[in-house]
Amino acid sequence: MTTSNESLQQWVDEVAMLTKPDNIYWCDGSETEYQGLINQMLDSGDLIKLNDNYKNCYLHRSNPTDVARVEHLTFICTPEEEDTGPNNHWMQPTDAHMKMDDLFSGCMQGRTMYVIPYCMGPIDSSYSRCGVEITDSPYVVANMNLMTRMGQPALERIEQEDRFVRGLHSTGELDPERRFIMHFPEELMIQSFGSGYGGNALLGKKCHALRIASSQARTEGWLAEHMLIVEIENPEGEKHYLAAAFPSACGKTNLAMLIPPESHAGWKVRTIGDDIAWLHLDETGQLRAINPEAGYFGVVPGTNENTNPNAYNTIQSDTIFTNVAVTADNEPWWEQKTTGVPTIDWKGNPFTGENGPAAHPNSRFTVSARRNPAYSPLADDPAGVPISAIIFGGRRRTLAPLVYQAKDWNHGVLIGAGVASETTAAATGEVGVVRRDPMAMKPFCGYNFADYWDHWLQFGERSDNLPKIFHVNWFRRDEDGRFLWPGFGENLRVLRWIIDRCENRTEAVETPIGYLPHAEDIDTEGLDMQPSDMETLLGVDSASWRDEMQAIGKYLQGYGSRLPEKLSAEHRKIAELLD
Ligand code: GTP
Ligand code: SPV
Ligand code: MN
Repeated sequence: MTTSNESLQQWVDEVAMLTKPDNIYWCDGSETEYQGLINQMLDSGDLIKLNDNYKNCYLHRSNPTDVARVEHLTFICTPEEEDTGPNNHWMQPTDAHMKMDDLFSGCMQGRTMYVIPYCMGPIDSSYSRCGVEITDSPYVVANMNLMTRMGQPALERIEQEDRFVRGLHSTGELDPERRFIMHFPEELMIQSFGSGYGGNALLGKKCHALRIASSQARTEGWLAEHMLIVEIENPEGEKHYLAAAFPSACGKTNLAMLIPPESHAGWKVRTIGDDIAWLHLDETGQLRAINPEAGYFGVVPGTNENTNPNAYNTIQSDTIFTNVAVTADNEPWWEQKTTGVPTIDWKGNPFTGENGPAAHPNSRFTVSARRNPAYSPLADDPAGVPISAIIFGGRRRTLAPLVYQAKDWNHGVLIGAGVASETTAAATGEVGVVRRDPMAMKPFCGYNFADYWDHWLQFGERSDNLPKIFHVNWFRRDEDGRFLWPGFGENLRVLRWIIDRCENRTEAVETPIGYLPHAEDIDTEGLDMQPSDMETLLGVDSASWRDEMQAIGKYLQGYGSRLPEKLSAEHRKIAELLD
């Protein structure tokens, strides 16, 4: 297979001249092709077959120095540094190209170069956007097969549209000193070298669908966000669609796949997306969302039949596991899995029970969304789904209440801009440190956050029918480190309040930071909780919030004169209410 599209053919030829592969292979996205790649990786040792309890499941062990996203090696390359902003690392585009050309030069000698045409979003949706990833990693091809709509139909759309994001990836030598993830928003181009892991290498995901797309979305008037999309149906058959932005490894996949607890008979929850949402205003001013992905690259540890039964069932077959442990009879194992005993850790070394976690904390499953028992067919609807509420959240052991509501859109944008969360194993670096992660987009916004907040604020002028904005925190703890809120399926109790607020069915307590629930309006029946837990979860400590608001103010000032005046005004307003 080659292409009738001249610019694509020319780019593929240029890349081949630079990287010097032995073969060039155009991916068609077929099942036969997928199985062929799996077999080839079983032969090479890139994959290990798991036992028959896990049909069509494979384990991949990545290089131990290559286990997560590398934010310090991720760059946005715009001509002006100011356009990239203090939220990103910047490199001058010609310097970046020189550096990358040097790394890519001859790097595919002795290897096959795969050309992957893909479409982010339903093939027939005007909201979708296409790309082509060129890679020398069969593991990347197999993952892209599970996670995107790739192959022939995508290529046909590219040939019609003549516009696509170019992504070039090579695993290189996996030398952390020779590892860079570069983005050229103005050229709609991504270049990634030296990592084979997740967001660093599966270029359709964070590189395209967030960093490049956020920049495209700014000029085209839409939003590309690090959000799950979930459908909630109450016993009366009323449906709502919620979009929620939580930082990496802070609960998006879990919320998107939530199973209503026994106390909530008649409720139904279906998954539209678990990581990324593209949001567009339609002609009526309604915000609509599509999930650009077609599969999940989810955190494995913590997943079991109690916490997330849907995910647990989803990954019983047709799944690629990366960096989990295995039992003596070759079953995958991870922390908080309730069956089996790990004998080999994620690096392939004997596991004694003391040397470690057995699975890497950022070990992941890759699986097609179709395997999810809660899959919503609306994930394939070209029109997307209408969003009732936008929910921001973070992992905060103190301060942030279980849930609160913004007073209006602009206040909601301030709440989003002020999101802070404890760092997780999803990126290299220290874990558990609270940092600002505005809209959960700190690692993913492809341009200056000040301009991004301005873009968000502009939606307030474009529609009077926007979703209500909320903030949640499932991760409050007591002095002993115990979670105060049971989380997981029980989070539906909080989503109910959110939906009731959207429908004007319930009153709230007005506080300086926003509207909070009356304690009796969050149903806690049947939960193993002390009344004082709820008091803590719904408390607003003025002194701590004054400090927080001051810290947010200082953070925002870091964006200098580019910071939208509306956002500063919103901040002053809340700070004064707290004083
Ligand atoms: P990325 O894929 O990195 O963007 O992460 P994500 O936001 O989809 O996070 P995910 O749902 O995979 O959750 C990450 C970790 O948080 C897992 O170990 C979960 O078990 C845990 N977790 C998720 N939801 C809850 C919750 O409601 N309460 C508690 N205590 N833990 C949760
Ligand atoms: C995240 O880190 O937010 C992820 C995993 O969803 S990765 O695709 O590696 O970015
Ligand atoms: Mn993510």
